Amino acid sequence: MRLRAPACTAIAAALALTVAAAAAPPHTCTTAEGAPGQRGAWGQGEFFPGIPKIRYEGPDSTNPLAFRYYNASEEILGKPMREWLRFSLAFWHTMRADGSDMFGSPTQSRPWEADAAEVGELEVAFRRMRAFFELLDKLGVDYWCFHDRDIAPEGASLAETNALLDKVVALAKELQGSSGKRVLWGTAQLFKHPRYLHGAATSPNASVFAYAAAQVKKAMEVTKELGGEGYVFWGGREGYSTLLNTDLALEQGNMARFLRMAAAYKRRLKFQGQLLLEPKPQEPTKHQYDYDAATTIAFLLKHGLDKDYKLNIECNHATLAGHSCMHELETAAAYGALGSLDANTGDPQTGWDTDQFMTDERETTLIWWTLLRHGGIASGGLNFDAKLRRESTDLKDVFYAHISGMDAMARGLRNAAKLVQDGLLDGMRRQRYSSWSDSQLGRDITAGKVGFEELEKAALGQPDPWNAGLPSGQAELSEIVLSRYVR
Ligand code: XUL
Ligand code: CO
Repeated sequence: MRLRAPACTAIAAALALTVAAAAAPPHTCTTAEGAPGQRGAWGQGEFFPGIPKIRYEGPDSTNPLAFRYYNASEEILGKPMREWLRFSLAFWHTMRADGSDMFGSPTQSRPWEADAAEVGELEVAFRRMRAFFELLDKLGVDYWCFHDRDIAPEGASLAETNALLDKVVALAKELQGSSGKRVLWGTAQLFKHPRYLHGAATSPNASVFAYAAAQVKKAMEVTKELGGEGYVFWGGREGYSTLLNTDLALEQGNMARFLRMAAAYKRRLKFQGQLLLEPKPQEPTKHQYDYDAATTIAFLLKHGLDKDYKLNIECNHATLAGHSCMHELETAAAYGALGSLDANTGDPQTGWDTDQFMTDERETTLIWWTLLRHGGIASGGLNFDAKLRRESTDLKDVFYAHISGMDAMARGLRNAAKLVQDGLLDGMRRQRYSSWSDSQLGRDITAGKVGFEELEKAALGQPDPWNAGLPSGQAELSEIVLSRYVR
């Protein structure tokens, strides 16, 4: 990447306009030709020096900076892998996670953030965005996802915050234009700022509800501006920590009102992206209203929002709800609500959202077997809502993490495509349900032609089904078949 003075000038000009950055020392680009680490050098300098573009080298490769299973242009079931997988990087984990946890300070310092106090928040936001696009390019990932507040800093007022966001979005748009990268979905961060301590759409305070609405309105506008294919609502604070102080019915009613307004505004904005709700049972609240796919779908149906919203399923959230990721995907698909996937996993030894990269081939095979049987992931994609472990302090670890996650997903897709092509499991399943298509009784029930009286007559006139012989469910045989596809 070469250094270009005009863009640096543009950043300096943008910086001069912002109120938030006014306290920072004036930005100069005099060192624009310097090495990374010097002030101003991050405009166009390389952020991940020494790391090449990651290429496919095949399963026998021992190069950790290469793909062994993800071959973007290779066709699987008539479509290139990149079009099935639609990988996306999450800006928040990739650029904003710093290794800190509830017990410890940050461990992952990024060199382009080192002089943040000197150059100001906005300049660092620009650098992060450039670094992020270098990552997208080097990893060959086509999409990205963001929260409004993780790409741009907050100002002293909502108007200032919106102005800061516009500046970072303008840079992102420019970088998208030159790279062809696209936004999978955008979202508003309605959980970090203390104003949302009691919730956003479910806050007991009407002014907070209004503030959250204004924030979502703007986030939706910038998502549209960036050509986003979706817009996500994850209600991290939309729940409660005790029912003793909570009016559950009012809060849920307000959440529905909020989502109805969002859908109405989306139409007025002529934003074509898919609206998505992301279920999670708890954390940070003790109980989150969008508990899991089934609860969220019931909520959408009750409030007549099911035409406007689909689901963004996250695998680690599924396990927190006591489900498998496959269960959540099947449930969403059964209601025509499968929208997108946050591709991550938890840890069997912990009960919280560890947001790890999914590397288990069996898991990814089951995910892809489910997705392929439902026609893929619709207008969604596979967003790596996953972060490095606290101990992973090298810049290279960002690459290893994504390469392992992408390869695991690619391997799952390859296995699942063979499963679908061979049709063995599908055949066993079809056979298990054959009475619904092969018998008059089954066809009459599904066609709604009979009621309890007719069914009683049928039951009286036939032997007890148990005595007639019910076939085995063959769960163990299913496992043997699956094991032929999962190494
Ligand atoms: C939190 C989570 C969020 C959403 C977007 O558990 O998954 O990052 O994906 O707000
Ligand atoms: Co998520």
